[in-house]
Amino acid sequence: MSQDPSTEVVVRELRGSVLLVTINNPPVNALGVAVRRGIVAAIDAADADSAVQAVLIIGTGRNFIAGADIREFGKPPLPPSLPDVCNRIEACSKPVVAAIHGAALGGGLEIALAAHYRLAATDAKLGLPEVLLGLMPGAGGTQRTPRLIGAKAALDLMLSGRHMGAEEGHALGLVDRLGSSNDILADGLAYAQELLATHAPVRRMRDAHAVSDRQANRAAIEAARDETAKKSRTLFSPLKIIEAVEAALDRDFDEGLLLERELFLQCLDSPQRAGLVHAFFAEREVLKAPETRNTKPRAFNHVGLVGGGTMGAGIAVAVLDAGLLVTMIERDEAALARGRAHIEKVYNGLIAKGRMTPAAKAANMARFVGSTLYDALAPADVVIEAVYEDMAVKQAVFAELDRVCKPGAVLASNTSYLDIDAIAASISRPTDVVGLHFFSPANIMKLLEIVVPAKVSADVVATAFELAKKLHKVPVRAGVCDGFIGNRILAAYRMAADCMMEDGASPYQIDQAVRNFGYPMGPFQVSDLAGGDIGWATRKRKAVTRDPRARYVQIADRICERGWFGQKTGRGYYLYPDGARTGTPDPEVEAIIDAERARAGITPRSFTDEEIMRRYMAAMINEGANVVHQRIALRPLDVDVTFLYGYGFPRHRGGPMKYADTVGLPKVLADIREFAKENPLFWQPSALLVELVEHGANFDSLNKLE
Ligand code: T1G
Repeated sequence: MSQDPSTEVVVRELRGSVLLVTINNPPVNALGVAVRRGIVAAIDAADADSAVQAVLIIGTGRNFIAGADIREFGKPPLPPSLPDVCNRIEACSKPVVAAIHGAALGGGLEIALAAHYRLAATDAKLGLPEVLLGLMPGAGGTQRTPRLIGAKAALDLMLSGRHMGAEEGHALGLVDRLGSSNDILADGLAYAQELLATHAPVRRMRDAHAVSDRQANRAAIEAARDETAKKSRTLFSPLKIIEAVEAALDRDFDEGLLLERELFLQCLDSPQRAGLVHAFFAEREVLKAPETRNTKPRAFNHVGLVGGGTMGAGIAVAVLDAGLLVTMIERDEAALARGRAHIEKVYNGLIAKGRMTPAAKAANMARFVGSTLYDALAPADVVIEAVYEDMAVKQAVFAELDRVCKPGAVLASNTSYLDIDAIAASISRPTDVVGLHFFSPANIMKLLEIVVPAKVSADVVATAFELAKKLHKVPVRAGVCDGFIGNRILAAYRMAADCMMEDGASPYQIDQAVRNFGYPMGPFQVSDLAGGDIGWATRKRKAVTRDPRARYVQIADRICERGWFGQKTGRGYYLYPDGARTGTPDPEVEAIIDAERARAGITPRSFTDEEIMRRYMAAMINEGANVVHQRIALRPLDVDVTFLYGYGFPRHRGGPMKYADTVGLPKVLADIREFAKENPLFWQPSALLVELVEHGANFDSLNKLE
């Protein structure tokens, strides 16, 4: 059987009377155009060859098929389209079997659904995660899945984007057979032979009657609409998914396919797809730093922690959850007991919610050792200090680590702004010192800023990235400056918000505008949640070096001077009566703001929500450009990932720098120049932004490391 060389990503081979079609498109068998053409050629060949009685489709490597090739989105489509490929498979005159191992996601599962029979190995990950990319299944998935497993289960799969295991898929009827071995080829061939021996018919989903139990399916549709309206009101594609599934109930198959295609193209064109696809690739690109190329990380299994406070305990939970050993030291037994209690409290909470078993907690705690002696850290491979944010205190800790830790131990500081170079310079082994800036709560927040001092060795940085992956964190490489990437940029847009507040916008209007942009909370709500005293301490720390010409808004200080630190004190910018989690506006705060405006000689003016967001985002983008220009961040996408994973930036917008490209850099620069007329010192256009606009370039043009 001759084979067109252009289909080497799809290999055809006759095994007895079964045509074996192997997808071989590393790294994940994405359905690029060559794969699509190869599959159609294989099915045409199977139909044309009387020696072929059945077709078996499998994938090489660790996956069946990961889905459409996401890199093709936004480019001119190349035939055959994925729906056409699926329809061609389904139309095959001979039984087609899909044998799934690893990922069968998106278009990969749609290929399997177009086959007539499906077998899944125990490691199979079945899913339709297109919604996470701002899309929807666009190759028949919205029509075949409800016919196979009902609207409720189909909507759950498509709206959650989750991966379903083989057992659940089999129980639901998504797959017909579970693989018995770790040899998917053998299992698939055996299943194909069995189907032939039993004269199993060609079974097409398009011929299945619209799903049974119409009432239950109708109810599922309405429930999904209600849930979507509550949970993902700002997202575009979920409602399109529901509309397509509804068509599977009401229309014949081909009509349903037509509607699916129309809705899919609408999603493809939405800026949300561009933002979410950018986020998908960006969270993978951040793993690629100069130090992680061809540098072997140091082995680690035992992590030492200095300090059992909120951060130290949170980090300890993350490390224990990753299956590693933890030795925590504290200054005395009482403090150590508190640290241990912090950890147990997290686990007891999970047990109470049924998300952890007592046995699992016991297994984690069995890997925990506490001590009041630094010597207990001697065997640790990595030591993370999470003590009080004071340089002298940290240098004293590092002096002890220098004394007790074994050669080659990685010595990390969790400082959120102190100069890591100064810490490294204070001991005899500066090449082993790195910054690991966790975000609170450290066992939950995914972002981990890896702060790279001048003298650190590359393999220590590579070890930090490896530790981040082990802890299921998203690492972002950061240079040394006050606030690294996230907190430095936060200071800028928080200043913009404070100025708007003093100039006439209430904190409540600003928070509302920021929530409408897609954030879960606005900046003043965040301040009340984190504790206003933290920002107050930072402002007092920075007061000595603050430019006397710089505008300084004192409203936050007036609020903190009253001890109104936010939720933990029952009031901050908002009132939290009886420990309420949702605050209510406080007339006394508004009076403070009025008094501060009077003191500053400001006549308040109104702001529209649109003006608020233009200023808020201009400040964020401008400082982000400075952070990239000064090489604190490697690329604009590192700033994006920082804000997606550490600061609640709405994922469908891709991050501040992606958003800036969407708005257009000339417009952002024009805004900054307009605002500079009021406050030239604060609104200084970043040199990088000016340069990109002059060259007609955007931030994305800087996202590939040279
Ligand atoms: N297209 C292109 N590249 C992809 C890809 C894809 N679908 N999936 C992964 N990659 C790249 C990824 O960027 C990385 O590249 C490398 O492969 C390894 O990925 C019509 C429209 C399959 C579970 O959403 O969930 O089908 O960094 O690090 O941890 O209805 O990749 O090496 O250069 O993630 O082993 C729907 C997305 C698409 C699945 C494997 N499918 N992928 O995880 O490896 S839309 C998805 C994943 C669609 C149809 C619609 C994961 C994985 P690089 P990785 P992994």
